[in-house]
Amino acid sequence: MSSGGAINEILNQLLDHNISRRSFMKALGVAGVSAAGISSMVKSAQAVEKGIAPLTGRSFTGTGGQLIVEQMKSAGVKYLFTNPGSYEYGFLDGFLDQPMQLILGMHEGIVISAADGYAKVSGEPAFVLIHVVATAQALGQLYNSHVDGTPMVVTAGMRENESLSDEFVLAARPGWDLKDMTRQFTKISWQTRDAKALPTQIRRAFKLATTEPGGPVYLAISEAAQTKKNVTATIYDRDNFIIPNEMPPNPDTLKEAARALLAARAPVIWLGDQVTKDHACAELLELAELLCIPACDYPLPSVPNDDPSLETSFPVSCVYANFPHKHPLYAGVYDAKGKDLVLALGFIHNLPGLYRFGMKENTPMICCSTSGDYMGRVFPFNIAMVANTKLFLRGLIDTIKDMATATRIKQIAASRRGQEPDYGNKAAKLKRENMTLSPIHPDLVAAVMDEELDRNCILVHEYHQSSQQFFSTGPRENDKMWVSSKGLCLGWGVGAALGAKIAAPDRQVVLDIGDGAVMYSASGFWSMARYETPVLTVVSNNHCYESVRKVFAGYNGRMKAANRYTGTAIDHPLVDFVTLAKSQGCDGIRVERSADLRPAIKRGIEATRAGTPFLIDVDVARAGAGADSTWFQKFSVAKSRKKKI
Ligand SMILES: Cc1ncc(C[n+]2csc(CCOP(=O)(O)OP(=O)(O)O)c2C)c(N)n1
Repeated sequence: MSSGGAINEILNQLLDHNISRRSFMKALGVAGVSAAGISSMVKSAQAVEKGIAPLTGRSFTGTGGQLIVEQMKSAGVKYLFTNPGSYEYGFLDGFLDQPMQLILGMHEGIVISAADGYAKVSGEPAFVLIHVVATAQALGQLYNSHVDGTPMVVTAGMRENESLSDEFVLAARPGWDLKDMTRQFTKISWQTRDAKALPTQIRRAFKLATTEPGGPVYLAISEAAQTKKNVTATIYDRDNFIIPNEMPPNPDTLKEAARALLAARAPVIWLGDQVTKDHACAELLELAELLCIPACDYPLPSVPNDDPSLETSFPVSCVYANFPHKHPLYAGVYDAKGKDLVLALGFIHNLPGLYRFGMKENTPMICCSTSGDYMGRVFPFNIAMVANTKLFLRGLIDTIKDMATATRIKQIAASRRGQEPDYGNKAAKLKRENMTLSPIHPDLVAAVMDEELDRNCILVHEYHQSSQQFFSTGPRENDKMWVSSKGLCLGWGVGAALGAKIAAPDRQVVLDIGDGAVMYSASGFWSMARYETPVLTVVSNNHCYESVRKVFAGYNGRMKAANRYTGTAIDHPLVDFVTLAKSQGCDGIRVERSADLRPAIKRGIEATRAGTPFLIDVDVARAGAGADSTWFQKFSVAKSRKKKI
């Protein structure tokens, strides 16, 4: 028997009460186990006897940077998303030769959005390192991750501004600090100067980022703490600090909710993204089909107006397609007119401005989410529960089945049948006329993409005017997975697609993005090329900020009357996206005619199958109010010169 086998045998004898503790310790000594080893095994055996898995702590001695890295490894980190600088040397010196992969982004926005895309697709917390005061450049994307509750540990180096000389470059101004910058976009922000505490701080960061509802946390680590040598601390495995998302629903409240759903004449489900995060999509579909309840999504914010030409093609805003978009019960954007009960599921951020969507303040509402923060913030509720969405839905379905006979349930569903919204299919059919237009209509781009892309591809979306209703998106195995950012702070898409592909290398990943959006994250193609990340990018290039122009038109003021929309035309010069991508090592092709679209998409798919990123720049038509306006306020610095220098 191996020594490990012999030790296990001795341990089992103790646990089976075949030997005394004293004989156990003696036998371990004979088997060559050290005194410290014996004491730790006795503790473990005691814990096992009590039915508790033992703590995993292991002692480690090294620099502060090495301690961070050891605790990252034990937290299960596989990727370090970073853009480093001079004051993270202590950390990165410790990181050298570690079995984790560095993903370099050439701007903090790319780093955070790549981490966000990775976390959203993998379900794992992402780990980020950025540079001291350059943290400021991460804020737009940190805001997005905060809105979506993405679990993310963001660390940064810190220059000490509370010492004798506080005149440091790249440090916060004396009296200010890094944590102030990030505080409003994180669950919590703090700084540490204590090398010995670093593993504790990293564990705390993971715990806070992953505890429901998740979100980014920020930890700035002083240069001195990163570089201190010969520090000893204990490192724990993730099971010892990550809190499982297992909040069960209250059975009595479930009964109330079940009763209300059975009694309602016209209930409706509002979809929140915690449904996907909690792996509750199958239960949601089961409930919707059981009682024939339509489900609808959060609307994109826009200026209210009555002009249909100002409507966006698909005005919903969701991180995930929590419900299959081509299912007859899918109701598109939220409309509560005529509804007598709302079941709001899995919201961790604010609910939409409901007065615009026919919601009356006295419409009964049932809320369930892992976050209590936003329930009842604006609208009162009748029933509310802080619980895991999957456990809530499972409990609700079982309670409904206990409470009502199968015949009654069928009758209730039948009474609601015949008015299924079938939003996705109806909208796609209505739009068929756009398929023949020239220049290429965005609807055609979406329809061809839906046909050509893998059934289960991951569509990363950052394009306000996209024609999402053509996509067979949804949460099932063979649906296209929709991943987006509800924060709407542009600059997310390119990085997010990179992160999504890192998280799911064996699934096709396609970035569906507007020309305006690309330019906020234009350096991300370099990271795709460096890490041989086969993402297909489709840029719908309408040479303008269409969503902004439509909102300006909706105001119905002087801009609309003059057909001049300030700051929304982005042609002259036109950005050449193919050259932009090629300059970073990502091949591409431009498409101007409808006939060339399908072959270009096929070519892009082939390129990604061969293992390289590829970009298609599609020249698309402008649509809606002001589409014919090409005006912009001209200005030439060259012509304003008095001297030709
Ligand atoms: C960082 C940031 N700056 C500005 C905006 C305002 N904004 C909203 S949509 C939009 C234009 C997006 O253009 P594009 O990606 O081409 O999509 P389109 O509106 O043309 O459909 C802008 C500038 C924003 N949301 N985020």
